[in-house]
Amino acid sequence: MTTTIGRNSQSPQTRANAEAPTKSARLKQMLLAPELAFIMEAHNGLSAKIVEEAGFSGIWASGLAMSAALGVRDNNEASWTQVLEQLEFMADATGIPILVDGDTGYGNFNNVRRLVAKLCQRGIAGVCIEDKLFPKTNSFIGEGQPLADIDEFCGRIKAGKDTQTDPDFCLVARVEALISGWSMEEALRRAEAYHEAGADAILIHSKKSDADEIVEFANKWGGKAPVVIVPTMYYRTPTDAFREAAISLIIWANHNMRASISAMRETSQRIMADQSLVGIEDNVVSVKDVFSLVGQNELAAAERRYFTAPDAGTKAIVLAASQGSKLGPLTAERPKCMVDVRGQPLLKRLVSTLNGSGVNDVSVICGYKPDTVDLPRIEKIDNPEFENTGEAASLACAADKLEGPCLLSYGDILFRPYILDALLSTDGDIVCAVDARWQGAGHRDPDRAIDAVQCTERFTGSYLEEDTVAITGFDNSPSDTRIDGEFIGLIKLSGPGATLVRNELDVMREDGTLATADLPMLLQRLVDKGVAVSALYVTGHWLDVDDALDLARMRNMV
Ligand code: SPV
Ligand code: MG
Repeated sequence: MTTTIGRNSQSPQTRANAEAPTKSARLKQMLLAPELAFIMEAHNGLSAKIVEEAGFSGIWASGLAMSAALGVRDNNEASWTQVLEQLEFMADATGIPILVDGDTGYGNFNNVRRLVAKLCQRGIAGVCIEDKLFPKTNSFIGEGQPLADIDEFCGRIKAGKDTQTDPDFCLVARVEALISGWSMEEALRRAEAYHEAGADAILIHSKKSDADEIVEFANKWGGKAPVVIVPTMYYRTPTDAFREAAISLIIWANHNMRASISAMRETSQRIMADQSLVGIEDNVVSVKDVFSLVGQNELAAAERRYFTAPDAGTKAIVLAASQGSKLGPLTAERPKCMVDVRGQPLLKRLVSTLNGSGVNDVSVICGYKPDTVDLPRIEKIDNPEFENTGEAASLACAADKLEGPCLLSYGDILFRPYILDALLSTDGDIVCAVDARWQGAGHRDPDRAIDAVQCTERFTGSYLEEDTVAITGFDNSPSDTRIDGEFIGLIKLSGPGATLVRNELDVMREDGTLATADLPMLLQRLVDKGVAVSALYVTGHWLDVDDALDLARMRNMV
């Protein structure tokens, strides 16, 4: 029978399918099968992965190794919940069963109940508890460590077995009699009692350098329950001797922890001595290997399946290459976009307005004295030909930015934020902000040159703010041409709109018109080709800067 453990803690790479035996069932099978089985020490998620990678069918979560890895002694200095945390990482990282070194069970029967309940919840296959007293001492330290009373220890075993929520969870009872200097008879008496109390297997521990007492125990035990051994001290004994003695499971108990100490020492000492990494690079695994061990590929695949990057949002391209010579000495050392407008460069104010509406990816096309355009959070793109080219050529320098929703702005304008917000909420692919009160309502010079726009409908004052009308022309020249508004130098492009503009720039480069064209000429070409270019009417609340008077007006506006 298989069991669903409280929480599926296996990683996606290693999750067993529903029909596959659970980890606990596999550990139980290792204990019960006639063949000798092996489990290998691990002390954290990484070492657990390495054990699995090496081909072992189970993991020994060693108390000594987990303690040492945490830099503490094997004396229950790491609390049982701290151990549990390591175990959770190990179980998540692997698909093979983990037998946990549960020391003494961290106290009496009640502590064992809590421990077993939590281990079952976390998908741990089994626990080994030893018949000593809390706080424990490692078996290889000192002589004659006190043993638990047999009945009291049997109570711990029964409590664990009664508590397990996973029917195949294995409880291994560890007999410390031989370690503590007691007789073989005492060891056998204890093993018998623990088996009677419900233990799934007996771990008989020895610190002798030969396996004689282990083999004697196994022979006298006669296979009443599976026998588990830890040949750390009698490591010279050939493994076949354990097969002959009908041992069920060998625990290689601490060798990954010890190997890692050797490797880390060697590496640290070498780097310390050499003050260089050259001498060790070939002796350590590559960073790529680390990525592969922790399953980076699986994350990349999952990202492709599940993750859609949040919309990067609208970006802006600001055309700010010109010097602005009409401003005289104010632009001798800086371009027009960097003139001071009440304590801040004009461009800084423009970028703040863009940022305020969520447009944070701002590219600025620079030409005149580009080094002076020293603002944070902008990407500068040079138009080295700025002296001999116009706005279209500047925009073409940022052609690769014309992808996805995009704003185009002159670099010498300021406008109230609501104009930008209204423009951003329009639906069209190419929408220009057009001032219906272009004659200035008294505050602007009616004789100045403007970027005139003709639309299908005049502004009546009754439009809702976000309504747009089609633009039929950008015609500045004849004085008798109808003018419906003034293009203020701010355009919203949708993704398809940006592509249309980028393609038209390519055509202009081909036909030789790119160098001298301004933005209205570019837009006119699109209108002539039947592309829908629309206007969002605004009524003032923006200014551009050509001369000192404009600048004075702008300083008043902000
Ligand atoms: C451990 O690995 O923590 C063990 C085995 O308990 S031993 O250190 O050999 O006692
Ligand atoms: Mg231990």
